[in-house]
Amino acid sequence: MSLRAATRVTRSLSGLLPRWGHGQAPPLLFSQQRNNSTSPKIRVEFNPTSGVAVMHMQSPPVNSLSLDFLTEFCIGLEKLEMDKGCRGLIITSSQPKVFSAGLDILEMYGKSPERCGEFWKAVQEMWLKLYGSDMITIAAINGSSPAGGCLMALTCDYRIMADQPRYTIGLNETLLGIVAPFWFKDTMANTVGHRTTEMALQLGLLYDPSEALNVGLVDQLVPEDQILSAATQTMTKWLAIPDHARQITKSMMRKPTIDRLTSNREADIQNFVNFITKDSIQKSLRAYLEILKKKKT
Ligand code: CO8
Repeated sequence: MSLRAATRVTRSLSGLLPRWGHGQAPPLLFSQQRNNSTSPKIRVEFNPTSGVAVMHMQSPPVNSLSLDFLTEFCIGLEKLEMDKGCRGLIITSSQPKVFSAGLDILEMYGKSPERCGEFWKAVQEMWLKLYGSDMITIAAINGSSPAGGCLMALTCDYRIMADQPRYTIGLNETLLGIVAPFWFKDTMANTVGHRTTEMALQLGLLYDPSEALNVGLVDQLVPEDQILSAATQTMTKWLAIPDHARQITKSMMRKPTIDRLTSNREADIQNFVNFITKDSIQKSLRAYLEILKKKKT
């Protein structure tokens, strides 16, 4: 069944069900579909009364963005996007202490060029879908969020981070000996400005929550146990704005950045594949993986 057809069935089913209020259990049609899948990395709770979905990333141990994860994420996002009843999306993590560890390093290490290309296309797809989303998107960052995790948060409309000093967020690619692509850089520069982005990217800076708030990388800090209620409160404010006016404004702000990637997509994939499969880069990634392992002992 096509996605569009599946969504139509979902909508018509929802007409047959009783309506639930805030804070109550289902109607979690998307969630139910997810729970039926054998390896769910994403759980989506959609509340048709409020028009808000909460996407919980639940891929242990650290919500790293593997090809499977990204595929599931994009399918979930697309389903919500196609449901006109869904106006807002909150993205958060079910894993303790981590929002997302960024791209799955194992997807970039020791893989064939074809597989690397497929993986990079999925990373692009996640960014294109989320950055260009018509929905109001809020990242409820309840843990560390380096590199691709930071990109995912930056791609949302608003970021709320748990005020826990041991959590960090930033584009730390240079620390791994790799380079954040131009659209990672553009997304950050659109949020915090050119100078802060240049410093952060060259040095691979990871900010604690207060520093992140200071530079504008996140918009608000709250105690960790209040992160979802704070996201819901913020969402209510954004929902008060007429959708069409907000969506056109969002598109006006983001379209040039999105167009830069869409018109260079194949070249960007080729660049990534050529870069990541270099012996020297593979060596850096191996060294970084070893550091991650040693950290435990
Ligand atoms: N990918 C794969 N595995 C990971 C990753 C990751 N990104 N991060 C952590 N892991 C693994 C660890 O190796 C460890 O595995 P194991 O249990 O087998 O030893 C397990 O997850 C748990 O990790 P930790 O013990 O470190 O968990 P903590 O809760 O102590 O810390 C952190 C969580 C803070 C997320 C920490 O794991 C960390 O810093 N991870 C690395 C994050 C990082 O640097 N990510 C960068 C990825 S690159 C990217 O996203 C953009 C690349 C752009 C490419 C451009 C090229 C051109």
